[in-house]
Amino acid sequence: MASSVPSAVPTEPAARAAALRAALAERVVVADGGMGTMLQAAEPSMEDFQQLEGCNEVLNVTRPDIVRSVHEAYFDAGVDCVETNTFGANHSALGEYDIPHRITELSAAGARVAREAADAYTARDGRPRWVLGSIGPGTKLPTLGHTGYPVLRDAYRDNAAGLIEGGADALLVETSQDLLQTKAAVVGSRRALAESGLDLPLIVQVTVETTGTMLLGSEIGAALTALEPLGIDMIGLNCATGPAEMSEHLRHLSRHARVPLSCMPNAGLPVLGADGSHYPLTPVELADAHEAFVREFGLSLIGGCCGTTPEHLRHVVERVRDLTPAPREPRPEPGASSLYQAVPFRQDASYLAIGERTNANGSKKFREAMLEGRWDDCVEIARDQIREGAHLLDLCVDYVGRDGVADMAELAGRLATSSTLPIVLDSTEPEVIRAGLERLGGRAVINSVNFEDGDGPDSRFARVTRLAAEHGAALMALTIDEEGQARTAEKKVAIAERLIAELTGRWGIDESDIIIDCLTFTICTGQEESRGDGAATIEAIRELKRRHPRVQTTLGLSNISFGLNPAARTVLNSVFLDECVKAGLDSAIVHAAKILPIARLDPEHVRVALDLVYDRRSGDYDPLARLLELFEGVDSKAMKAGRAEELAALPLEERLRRRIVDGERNGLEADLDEALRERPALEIVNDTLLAGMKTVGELFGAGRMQLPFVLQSAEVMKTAVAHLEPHMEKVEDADGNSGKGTIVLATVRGDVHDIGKNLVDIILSNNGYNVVNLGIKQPVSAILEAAEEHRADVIGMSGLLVKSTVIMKENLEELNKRGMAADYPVILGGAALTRAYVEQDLHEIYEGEVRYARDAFEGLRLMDALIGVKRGVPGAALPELRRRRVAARPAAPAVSYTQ
Ligand code: B12
Repeated sequence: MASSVPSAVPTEPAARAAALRAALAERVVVADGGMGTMLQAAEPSMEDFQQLEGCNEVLNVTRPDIVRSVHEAYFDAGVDCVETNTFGANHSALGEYDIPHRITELSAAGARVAREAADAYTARDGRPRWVLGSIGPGTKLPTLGHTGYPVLRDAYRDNAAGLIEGGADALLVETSQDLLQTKAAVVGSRRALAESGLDLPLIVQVTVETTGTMLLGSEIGAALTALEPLGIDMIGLNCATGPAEMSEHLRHLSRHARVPLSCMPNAGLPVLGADGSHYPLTPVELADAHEAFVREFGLSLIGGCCGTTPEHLRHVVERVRDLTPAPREPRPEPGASSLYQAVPFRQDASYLAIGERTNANGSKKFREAMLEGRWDDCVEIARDQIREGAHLLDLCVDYVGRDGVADMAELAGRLATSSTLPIVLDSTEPEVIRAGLERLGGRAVINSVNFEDGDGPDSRFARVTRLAAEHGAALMALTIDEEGQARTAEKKVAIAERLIAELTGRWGIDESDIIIDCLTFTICTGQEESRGDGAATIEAIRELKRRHPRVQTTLGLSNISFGLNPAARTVLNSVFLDECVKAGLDSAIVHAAKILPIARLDPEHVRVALDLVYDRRSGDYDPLARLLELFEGVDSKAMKAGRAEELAALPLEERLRRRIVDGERNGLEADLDEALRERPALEIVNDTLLAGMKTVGELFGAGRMQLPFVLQSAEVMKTAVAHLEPHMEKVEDADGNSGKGTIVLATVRGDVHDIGKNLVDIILSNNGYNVVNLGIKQPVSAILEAAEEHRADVIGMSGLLVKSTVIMKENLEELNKRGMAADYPVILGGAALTRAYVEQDLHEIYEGEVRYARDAFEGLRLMDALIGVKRGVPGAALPELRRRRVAARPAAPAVSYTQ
């Protein structure tokens, strides 16, 4: 067959794959659509199925004619590639038919049928046709413990080996629901490719449900962060929903993925009719959606999934034939991910806090729970750190005489689902790290490598780095070499340079995935040679960041104060961390709640601690001796009692404000009750508590207050509002119902701030509106679904991060795209917005009405106006749009909501 192909068309596997890569780089490549229904329509007999009813893969051997006819129907429609009939040629699916030993055979047969069809079509007209080797998910979810990672990985290797043998041009890991399963499929495929000596494109498509996440709760950002570092060629989405629901996730990929993008949606969401369910999307609608995706998000591989037919694909082919994918300028966000969410290594306004309490060496409580097998208690310690504001969790189970592999498997397995934060796998044993990697679907960080025993092929450095490379993990690297731990700034930087050169050059790890630890030693022993250690570390961090701005830096912070009492340690740790962050430190392994904001420390303590860090001795003055003197007999409790006394002495209003700033809850209710005797509840919130929150924001923004304390302030604020709520004035309709109108309220995707949104909820509910409060981090699909379900009159979105303002814009575009803009006026609020951005820029984009609310009361006035206009209340009108004085662009005329 191949011999009849015109000579310009590559026939060798490697050349075909290269041609596919080239096509994907310059144009839109179209793949096929649904297959199952077409196979069923051919009514294979039980004999065709070898008595294994419904096992479609068997047809590759018994009835290749049926399978081939499906491929041919799609090639007739004009597609460039077809997927092999091997979706179920994997461990669990074939296992259910008791034929797991036939994985390779049925995969190879499937690829062969598709290859023959592709080559025949290519031979006819000289246009290349390709075969995508389908690797389905199977039915077992390793994250939930249904099966083990190594078993899955090896079965996927067999699956991929068969596809390669049968002539596939690319491997397509599709319909991925569990990130750990996806990782097993990618790593298995990689191994098969390495064994075959072929370099075929490896494509991964994840399946995002209507809930806005993958089946186990993974956001698209978590999927991208976990999968891209595995060295895949392309990422995308398929199945579960139609194109409409996919668009916000594709937008995320388009914005952040380094690799090209693909999408194969279902023909909409199934609709239940009189004669069963059917997929509603028409061929023209699918073509519309793909055209928009290619133009907007720059997709380069498109096709269809369930419910799509050759007719659908014919329209798609015609529509995109002359399109060039929109050029993309992705902005990758280096980071780690849990099963659920991605966490960037660079944090806005904060260092990345790595919780140190889940460490058998560092925490007695954790160690004892682990040794006694009290696993739930271990998980609880992890949860405490999440509540305290950690960004990642360091997990270390190393303990003499224990089976570290078993302990790591147990704990990483539990944290895989119970931690919303990514895990740092901390061990000196490569096998313990492996046990962790094989339990975590998200992207882990490995702690750590160094050159203690060199960098030879059997060194610990090579063994751990190999694991990091295969699992796509980020890597902490310590400035230790064959001569020992680096003490001077020059030596630290020199070893860091060697680590970076080795990891990027020999192992292909990106600089932004390397986290260098310049090492901290105690400066509290009084020994002359350790006096300069603090300053050396700070200097090394500064120099390293100057030379390699993309590299991350970290520190095991608390070593600095080893030997001091706990109260003095808190001060020195806090001051040292502050200095390191100023020098460019990105992250620290800390007990986050024990770092105090510099603003809250006694200025003299700070001065002495700084003198100690920079070894500023003079005459009789030794900062170490002074610090010991200052803290002699002082314990943390005494420091706290001192602060409580100071607070009690303040006038009431100032005291309440300070309670918010200091996160001090004790006695809050009594103070609020006292205030209520003088002023209405709302006034207390607006004039006093919010002023406290404003100060918190300023301190935080200036880097003078760490996240755990902002969290404490937020908790006090919430408690205060809850206490005051019953005292707030309520307006009810004559019949007592809250029936004035309905608003769906949500904090937008990726944003956790909800104090303001919840205040809006209280104010609107108290004024007779029905508020559907969806909570935080809401994807646009959830907001729109709720709006439809509750027949909302208005949508309210809140967001405090700068990036939330962009999400809001995208959400409005999504409303436009779904034709819902005319039905839903939108009110936007939150600190990062400006009136001009909303009422000018966003108003120009949005096809409905959008307004800015500076606070909850403006929100209330807008609700009254919007509902009044909608109900035709005489005199009801929206306030004029307010615009920039100096127009950025020609201003559009104000549109009234009545239109
Ligand atoms: C408390 C707080 C937190 C708490 C939130 C707790 C909670 N449950 O909400 C915690 C500690 C969790 C937190 C985390 C973070 N935060 Co924060 N946080 C704040 C802080 C200090 C106060 C916010 C607040 O509650 N204000 C009080 C409320 C009442 O005001 P409000 O939300 O603005 O709401 C009023 C109006 O805006 C309006 N409104 C708001 N929404 C809506 C919606 C509608 C429909 C209407 C009508 C009105 C309306 O009405 C409200 C009442 O009148 C702000 C500082 C600030 N100036 O806002 C930073 C701030 C928002 N955070 C910031 C940052 C950077 C973060 C983190 C990224 C830090 C980190 N590196 O981890 C994370 C974000 C995580 C995430 N993915 O979202 C930055 C954002 C800057 C930026 N570049 O984007 C800020 C501005 C601090 C700063 N100065 O740098 N934060």
